[in-house]
Amino acid sequence: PKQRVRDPIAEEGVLSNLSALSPHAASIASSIKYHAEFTPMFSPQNFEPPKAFFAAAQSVRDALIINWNATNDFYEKMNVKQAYYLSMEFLQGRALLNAIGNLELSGEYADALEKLGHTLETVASQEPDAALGNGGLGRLASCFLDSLATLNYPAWGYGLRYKYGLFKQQLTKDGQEEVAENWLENGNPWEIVRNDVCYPVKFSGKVVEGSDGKKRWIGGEDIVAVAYDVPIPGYKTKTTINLRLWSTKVPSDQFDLHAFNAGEHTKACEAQANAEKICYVLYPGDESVEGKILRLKQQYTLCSASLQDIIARFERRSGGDVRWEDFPEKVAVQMNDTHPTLCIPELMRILMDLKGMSWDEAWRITKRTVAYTNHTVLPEALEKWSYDLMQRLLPRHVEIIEKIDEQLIEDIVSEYGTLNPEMLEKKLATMRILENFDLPASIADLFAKPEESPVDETSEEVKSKDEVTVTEKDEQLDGEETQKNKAVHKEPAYIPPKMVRMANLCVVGGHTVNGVAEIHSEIVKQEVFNDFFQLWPEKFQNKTNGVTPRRWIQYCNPDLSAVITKWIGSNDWVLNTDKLAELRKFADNEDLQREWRAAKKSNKIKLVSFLKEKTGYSVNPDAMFDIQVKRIHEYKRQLLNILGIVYRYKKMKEMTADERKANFVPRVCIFGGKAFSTYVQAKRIVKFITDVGATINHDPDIGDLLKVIFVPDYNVSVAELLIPASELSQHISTAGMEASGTSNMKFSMNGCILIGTLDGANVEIREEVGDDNFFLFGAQAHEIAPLRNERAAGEFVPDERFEEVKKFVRSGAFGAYNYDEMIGSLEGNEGFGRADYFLVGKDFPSYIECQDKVDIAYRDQKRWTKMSILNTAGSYKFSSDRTIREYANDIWNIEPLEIN
Ligand code: B1N
Repeated sequence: PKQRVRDPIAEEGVLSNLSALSPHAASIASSIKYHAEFTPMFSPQNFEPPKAFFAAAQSVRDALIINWNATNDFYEKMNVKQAYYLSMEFLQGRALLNAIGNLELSGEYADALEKLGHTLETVASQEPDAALGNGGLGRLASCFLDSLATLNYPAWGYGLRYKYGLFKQQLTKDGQEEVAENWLENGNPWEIVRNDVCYPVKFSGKVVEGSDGKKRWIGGEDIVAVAYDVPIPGYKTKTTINLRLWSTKVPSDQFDLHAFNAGEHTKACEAQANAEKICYVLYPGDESVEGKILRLKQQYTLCSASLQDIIARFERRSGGDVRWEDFPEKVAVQMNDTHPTLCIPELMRILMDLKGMSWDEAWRITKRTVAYTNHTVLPEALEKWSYDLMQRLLPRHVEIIEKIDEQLIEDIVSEYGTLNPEMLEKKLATMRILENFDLPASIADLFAKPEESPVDETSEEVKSKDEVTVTEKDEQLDGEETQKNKAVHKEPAYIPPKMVRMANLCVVGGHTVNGVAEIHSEIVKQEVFNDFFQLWPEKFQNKTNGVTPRRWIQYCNPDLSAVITKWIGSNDWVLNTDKLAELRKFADNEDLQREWRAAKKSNKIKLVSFLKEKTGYSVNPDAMFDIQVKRIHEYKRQLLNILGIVYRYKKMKEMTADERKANFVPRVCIFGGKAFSTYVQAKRIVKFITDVGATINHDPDIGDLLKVIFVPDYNVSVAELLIPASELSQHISTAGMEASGTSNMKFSMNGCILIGTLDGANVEIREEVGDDNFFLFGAQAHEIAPLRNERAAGEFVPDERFEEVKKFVRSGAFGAYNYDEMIGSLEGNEGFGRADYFLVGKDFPSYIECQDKVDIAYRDQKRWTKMSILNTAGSYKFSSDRTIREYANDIWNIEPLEIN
């Protein structure tokens, strides 16, 4: 064009000498320049970092789209079996460095951006984290996508496009404050809206039966789910898979123009607002059940839109010849925890009501298609929904769930009917999908007891009706809260609310159930779902979690990666982490040790400036960096860590300066993590840690010997800075309570030594890195129940040192805030709930003794470096590539397919 628009980049002369760049870098530079000019979202006058980021991301996206189209076309042509990972959470973090790394264009992008006046690092740091997840479960889903693409597996992710991701955490003098995270504010260069890919989703209404006997779900509220696609590039492969995120809107014909013209603006926009609010916020809970109608709507939207999409694809790829019995040969659906359980009744509904199948046909297909991963055994986290609420929102699904429940009862009775009735009754009570429901009349006869009179039954029915009214009033509350309310208001007539147990539905409707670490899968089989395990042992598997070595070593820790590559002789380890084990033979080599320490030191120095910027605290890079970062939860026991620090501080204060120096290794203790906004105890712990920090960090007696820092707003990007700089990390949950943990794997990969209990994946990490290279303490899983009983019986005698530390906290050593309740929870004082349910007091002595061993080991830097090397070497098993191959082979039955 003759009439050129203003070209600030050219005017600034930054592109004057492209010839200095490699041809590839030069074409990247001009692509960035093109996008900077023709992206109208930024003002044309400048080329500041935010604009540079957006333009660079768009140029990367161009490259991704080519591969992404080729991948999808190829799958379409080959009509391959595809796996679909359904998850309410994907914690993607930033995408730029990952994408250019996977495309092997990092050097070219760095050069090109430098020519344009920026460093790659500054540009990359402009990107907001995509925080569509709470923690481990969501990040696992994202690591899985990277591995699926890298290993050329035909697979897609399905999730929701939340407008607001996980809240931002601010720390004030009162502790944590939550602020909305508007991650889409400046646009999202990675997503592609597909207005042509949208499906209707219905809520409420009623079910009618046609003259043909077919059920139809009519009336109610209709919304539309629209696809937003995010290309996911594999490492060193053309394969670029898809993460399809649904957003909700009102059907186009539903805008009430008459109301608007009559001046009723709010009313006119009501339907629109109701539809859009479904995807407004990510539920900010980690391991707690929430009862919001909105959350159920979110879950159903994910399931319904994804299944409609999957089915449409299946039909399209079948050409004119749709054979439904082949559906499970083409489709594998993985439910990431119970959040997408509605897949089961939704697939049944579509197959029966819309595709005309019989119940038996539909059930056979559904069972062969879906599988379930369990991520937690905490009883309060096993999802249950109020039956009444669900019936109001999804009446047809509830009919289907009732029938699945009925079938299950028949299976259980036919298996155990000949045993004693008491046992059968117990089995039914724990295994049924519907909780607090009467038995069908035919079965109830089996248990008929002479004293049961018809009068009783009538009065029970009356109570049940009361119950429904209360539930309706309390529809915003979850089951637990509803119970509490009723316990207060209706004491004598209390009847437990009718609930739908989602996990039981998953176990019944899925062909496979897996846990996420060996110990966890054993607990799943032997405890949580033991009755099901006895009935269907072949359903149960273990799939130990993993993390992607691309993001979690190569990109976040380039210094260490260079050392690893040099000593292994190639960078094959990025794809084949088994090679990391070769480092074992050099663990004592002084040259490697020196380079290893230098890499760690440079990461620590980077973290020092980050800490200074975010918290104002200056710390000594030669101190030991000791880190605990994860969601704040009592079972994860941040309280054990901070009380250990308080004890250390108290001992230091009792010594002379010389004694202090001789007895303690200088440490920087770093915490990070978010507390669920209504989890009072977790928020108190956050406040306590910052209070302890404020005291210790300003104590002139202590100086560099001890610092306590709470890093605000822990997220994926902060983890990428902290983990490479860590030397000791804490994974200290009460044994049996952490399903797996995944940051433990990331720390170990980056040469950090773990202090931990025998819980989750810690057990397997310790096995691989060796007992000498893992700091173990604490009670074991099988001891926990007896210990709690001992505690309840008042037979527990706390260690002197634990008493001492509690007393010190109560003395007001850390400010004016009253910590009686927090400390009381460790004692079971009246009114403060479960007597030290997480056994902080029990494990405290072995924990602080173990910390003394850590100090001794750290003083011997040769020994410590060897331990560090052996951690990286022993972490090879924890690549998500290994995990994904296991899912593909043992659960999904899919094969890799390389694009040609
Ligand atoms: O899933 C991770 C595990 O490594 C962790 O040990 C486990 O705690 C975590 C309800 C959850 N389990 N359950 C959840 C998340 C959100 C929510 O609304 C529960 N997260 C885990 C990966 O396997």
